[in-house]
Parts: sequence; structure tokens; C-alpha cells
Amino acid sequence: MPATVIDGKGLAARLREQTKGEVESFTSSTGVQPHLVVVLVGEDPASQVYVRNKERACKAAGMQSTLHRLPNETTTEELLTLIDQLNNDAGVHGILVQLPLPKQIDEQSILDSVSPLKDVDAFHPENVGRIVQGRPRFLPCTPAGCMQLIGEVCESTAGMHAVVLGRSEIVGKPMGLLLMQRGADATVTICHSRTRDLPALTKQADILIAAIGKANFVTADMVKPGAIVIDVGINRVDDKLVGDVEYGPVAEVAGAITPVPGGVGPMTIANLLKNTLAAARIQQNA
Ligand code: L34
Repeated sequence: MPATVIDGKGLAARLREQTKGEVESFTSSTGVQPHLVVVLVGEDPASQVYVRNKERACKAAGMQSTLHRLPNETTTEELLTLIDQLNNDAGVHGILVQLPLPKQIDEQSILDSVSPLKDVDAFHPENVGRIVQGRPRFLPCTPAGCMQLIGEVCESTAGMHAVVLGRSEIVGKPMGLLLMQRGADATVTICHSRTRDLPALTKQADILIAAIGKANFVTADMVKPGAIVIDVGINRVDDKLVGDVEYGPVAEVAGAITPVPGGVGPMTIANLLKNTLAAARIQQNA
């Protein structure tokens, strides 16, 4: 039986509708419109698309969104100066620095400089630490989206074996944390480029999350029949978007699978909106 296709686009639209309603009541009771600032450095074509989607989604949910575009040659110091201004601007609730940054910029010091109360990506070490300890301030947008997608096809992940491909700070590592947290209660294996006999591990996965950025890397023979497969990859191959999972063949084996596009990507944006509202609430109460 072919896999259930998990509709990220539809779920994200429902989440955004819900956030829109919450923004309305927040704004009418406080007079404050949540405001996200996105900082985009350089001209990476994929980043331009994602940032445009983020701005649109913000506005559609009744939030203010501002885009700061900086030239490719921007220095770390210049970017730090802008972030400092945004941190000190009471009219800005969320700050997102779109990644990747040009290579001359010290990414770590930039991410560390964003006020933890405005850090809607949850990349600041204080916010990462809170996730590690199971008391998150903001949920990381992409991993939170993956959890919600899993929730569409699975009532409880307790005791399931979740195998995560990739150990990035933005997806793999926080993904593992959310899956192992109390309440989710999965048993987690994180795999990476040095993992030995990867197929032996992926074949044990009740939940398989691919977040490595290699087109069609996960093949049908690596997947346990009936598994839930979440494809975080977005790769451009001959002008087409493909995930990290070889979709057609894997959909014949898996129990459920997310498409690319229309899977994880829209969920990332829906969670960014949730976090922007949460940031506005936190600052309202501060
Ligand atoms: N700071 N940088 C920061 N935060 C993030 O959370 C991101 N990410 C990743 C890249 N850099 C970041 C995103 O927002 C990836 N990402 C992202 C966001 C949205 C989409 C994809 C990646 C998205 O909208 N995807 C659509 C297709 C878009 C297209 O046509 O290219 C989809 O349906 O998958």
C-alpha cells in the first residue's frame, strides 16, 4: 500500500489561520502589532525565495514585517551594529538573520548577538540551552514543524525509534532533542557523515528524518516498511526541487511521507509566525 502523503502546506495554512486569530486578539487587547525583522545579507537565490515567503506569511497573519537587505560584502561589525539597533528597538519583537551568511561574516557571533527574547529562530545559546533542559522559550521552527507533521499520522511517538540523518544546529540536533523530550518519548539515533553502516540504522527507524541536504539520498532499501518519513531537504536539481528522500520509490515502502515542496518548508514558516507572536507577548509582559 502506498504511503499516506502528509500535507504540510495544508497543515501550515491551518496553523497560520490560528495564529492570525491569536494576533487579532493580542493586538486588540494590547494595541501592539507583533513585528518581525528579517535580515538578509547577499543575494543567495534560495534565501530570497524563503525570505519573501516569510514576509508574505507575516503580513497575511496581521503582523508587521520588515526586511533589511545588506550587500554581500557586509562585515561582521556592520551586521552587529544593525542587530544592536534592532535589539534596542522596542517596536521590534522578533529578529531573524537568514542563513547562510557570506563567508567573511562570523556567524556564531552574529547569532549570539540577537537578544534571546527576540530570537524567533531559537539559535541563541540561552534558548538552545532551554530546549536541552526541556523548558523552551521558543521552539526551533523546522524541528517543531516536523513534530507537528508526525502528529498528523501518529497519536503518540512514545517508545518509537526515531532516526535523524544530520546533526546540524538548525535541524538535526534540535530535532533529536524534541523527539527525546518527555511527552514525545522517542528513542533517538542521530546519524551523520561518519556513521558506520547507515542503512542498518535507518532500516530500524519507525520515524526517519532526513536533514542532510543531499538530493535523493534516502532510497527505498533504507526504509522500514510502514515507517514515517519526514524529508527536510530542499535541493535544486535541474531547476526542480527535490528532497533528501527518493520520493517515488520510498513512498511505496513508507507508511507516511512528506512531499517536497509542500512538506516541511511551509511548516517552518508557520512556526516562525507563532514564535513572533510569542516574542511580542514576552516583551509585552517584560
Ligand atoms: N535563520 N535561516 C534562518 N532560519 C531558518 O528557519 C532558515 N531556514 C532554512 C534556510 N535558512 C534559514 C528556512 O526558513 C530553510 N528555510 C526554509 C523556509 C521556507 C521554505 C524552505 C526553506 C519554503 O517555503 N519551502 C517551500 C518551497 C519554496 C520554493 O519554492 O523554493 C516548500 O514548499 O517546501
